[in-house]
Amino acid sequence: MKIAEIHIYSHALPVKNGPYRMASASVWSLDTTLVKMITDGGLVGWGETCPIGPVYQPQHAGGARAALAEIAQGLIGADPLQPLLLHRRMDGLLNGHRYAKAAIDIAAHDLMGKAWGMRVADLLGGAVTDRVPSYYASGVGEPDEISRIAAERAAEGFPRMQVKVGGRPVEVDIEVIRKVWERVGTKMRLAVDGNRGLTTRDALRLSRECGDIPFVLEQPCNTIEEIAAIRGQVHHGIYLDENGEDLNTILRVVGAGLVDGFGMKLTRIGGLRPMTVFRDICEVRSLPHTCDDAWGGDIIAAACTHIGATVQPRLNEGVWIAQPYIEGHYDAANGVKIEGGHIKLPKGPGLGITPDEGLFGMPVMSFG
Ligand code: 0XW
Ligand code: MG
Repeated sequence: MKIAEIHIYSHALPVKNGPYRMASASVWSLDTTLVKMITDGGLVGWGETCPIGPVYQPQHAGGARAALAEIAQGLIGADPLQPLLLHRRMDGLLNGHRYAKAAIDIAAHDLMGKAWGMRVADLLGGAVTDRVPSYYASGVGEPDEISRIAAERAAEGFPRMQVKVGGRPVEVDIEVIRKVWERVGTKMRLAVDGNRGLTTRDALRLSRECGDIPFVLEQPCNTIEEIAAIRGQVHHGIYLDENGEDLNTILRVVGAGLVDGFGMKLTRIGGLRPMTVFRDICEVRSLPHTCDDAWGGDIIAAACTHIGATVQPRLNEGVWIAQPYIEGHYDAANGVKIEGGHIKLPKGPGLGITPDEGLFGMPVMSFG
């Protein structure tokens, strides 16, 4: 089987009741990039990559398309059923830019699943559940608003919630965490996500003043060095998100014992193939982690759910998808959605999503 054509689309995903506020940025609409890969036999696979604006991570939508333009022609003729060789070929065409290569990797997995009549989750080792836990992520907000949202999500059945903090006086963040805890207690597991926005001083204060509240502190500060500096002084487990750039960094921080888990983004690490390596490293060291992406529609959501379904339950911190924040689906019948805080694993074959291509307009680039 050979890749015969690659088409790249750009598509706007406006934020419902926007903006979505994080310590590092507020976003109103996201620019997603879709990849349609067609084989010489006419089989079609879809991939997607959607950075949450240009500030959250060192990745942006225009960068994804520029990187895809650099590599796509060189992938014509490659065998999508050989993911290891496909990744080596991509790395031979362009250094880095894993988030762009991830869209190709996801499309190749969709093709593999369709070629072999298998769900992507089974290609990745096997699903342990077809009802995958999700988690809800609030934006940065006021104590009353966020605690109300927390109570509603707990009642819906979410097993976990991530409370966003940072970018304002730490006293307000502490008040938000306290109020959430008072309202939901242990009904949901809690993560507090600083999105790189806290100083070490404020992260230490937040952890000290909430020492009685069980939560994990996700990416409190901007760098691994800052996190290493506070590691021994905080009262809470530390998860890395934005700084978990690649497998080498994962090996470094796991080896150094700097983290207790991860918020992981499928496209940041380079797609489903590196994500399975990441999952396996975490399993060896009993490190819990999420399977998220920064944003994106049904293709990304399906890919995250397929890998999320394979994670050992005791280590599964959930699959975050953007669906609650966006209108509609690419695939009206099989769109990926959260119900009762969980996501039904798409049936496949492949990702199990057949997007309505009419939504995407003409490709912005085509290769073949
Ligand atoms: C909550 N998320 C998974 C969604 C946004 O992309 C930010 C992200 C995070 O954990 O930082
Ligand atoms: Mg995070």
